[in-house]
Amino acid sequence: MTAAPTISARVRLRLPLALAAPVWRAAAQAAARPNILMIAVDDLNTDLGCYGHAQVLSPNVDALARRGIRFDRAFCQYPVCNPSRTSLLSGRYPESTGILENTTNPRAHMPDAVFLPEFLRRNGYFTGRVGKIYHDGMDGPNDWDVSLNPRPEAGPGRQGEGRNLTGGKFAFFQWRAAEGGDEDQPDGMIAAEAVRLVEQKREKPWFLAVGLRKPHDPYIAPKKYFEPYPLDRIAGPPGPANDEDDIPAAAYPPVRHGLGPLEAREYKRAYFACITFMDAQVGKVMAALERSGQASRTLVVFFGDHGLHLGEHGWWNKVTLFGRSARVPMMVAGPPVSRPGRVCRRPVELLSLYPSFAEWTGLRPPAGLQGASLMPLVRDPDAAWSRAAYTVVTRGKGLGRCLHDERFRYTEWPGGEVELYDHDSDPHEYRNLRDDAAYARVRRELANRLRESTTAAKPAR
Ligand SMILES: [Ca+2]
Repeated sequence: MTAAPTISARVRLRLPLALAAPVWRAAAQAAARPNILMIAVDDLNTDLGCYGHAQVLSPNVDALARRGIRFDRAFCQYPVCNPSRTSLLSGRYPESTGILENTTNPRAHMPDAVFLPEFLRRNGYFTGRVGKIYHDGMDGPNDWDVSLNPRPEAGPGRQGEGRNLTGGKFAFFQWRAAEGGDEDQPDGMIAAEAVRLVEQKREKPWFLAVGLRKPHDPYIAPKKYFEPYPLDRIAGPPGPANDEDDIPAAAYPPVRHGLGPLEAREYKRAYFACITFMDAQVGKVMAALERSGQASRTLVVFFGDHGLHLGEHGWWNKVTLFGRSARVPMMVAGPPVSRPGRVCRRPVELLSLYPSFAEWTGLRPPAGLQGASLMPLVRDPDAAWSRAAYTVVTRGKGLGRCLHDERFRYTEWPGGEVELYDHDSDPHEYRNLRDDAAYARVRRELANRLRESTTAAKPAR
């Protein structure tokens, strides 16, 4: 499928042997390059066992964290599917991609950008995608050798106990404890295809991108995944019900929908069930990688594209800069990890995956990438790290912008409102320290850093 063999043949015919030799070497090097298994999960917040959640069952993701490095302060660049994924796949901040919502094609403002899958494919990789990697339907024409998006047509996955929680305008908040097994659901089918792709023998090194759709709503999973979560064991959100004295209105979405006490518990139970269902699919893919004998030359990366509120700050979705929405789970496992099971507390960004993969594969990345490779932290989670994590979200005609460093979140909104939270003492962000004299210096320093980050996030000229 790739053009590489044709070009090689043409070059060999035209050039003297001495000049042609590097072409042969390049082909041999391509064959020796290592693999990448990237597992992207839709709308997954950090409610996982390995992130300290006491109730959610995620044994396979927890096992991945034990064999890799778990990033405790990883953040998306925009807390909505398409802007986040476009940033990650282009290696650029949303203010450079120009993609700030779900309907515009990632390439609309970047016709010359080489996105991550195409970059690897141009360099001799087999590239395979199963499920949701780009926001749906927006994959590029040169990205994939194999591109699969399995979905069941009908069957027992559409039956079972369920309910529409919100009705009307927000009818997408539904849950269903479905009849049937894993492969009656899209994620079960995605995992089965991913297993087949991992098991296939191929000459080329490979990049396999597996995009699991749960726990994105509607919250549908086979009913066995609901059983560990009895409704009467589901707790309400932490913190005060009304926290708006301290926090500017811009921090919240313009339209908010609430859930009654019973609906709130149903929502959380169904989200947790979908996490456990997703986790089981991760287990299948990881088991296939082990069986295939390729784990020793494969980097495994797992992440959520952004987080999700489960009632915290009175909200049940994403699109905020609160940690519930901007923070993501991320872990990296594979040969560069010398001491598995460690936790990295450096603030890191999803858009760093592109330059990380370039470093791991030994390929020179294209111009225009704005993130820093995470490989120094994968090798040593305590390595020196000067960056903060930068996330933006649209409010009205402007952008709210925030920085996470190793301890604080600092945010500026278009109307001039400011937020400052100290995660050491206030991890759920209920006490805005913007006017606290004890934090005046921190606020000043972070304001300066935010200005620098905003400049760095603009398109390169
Ligand atoms: Ca998403």
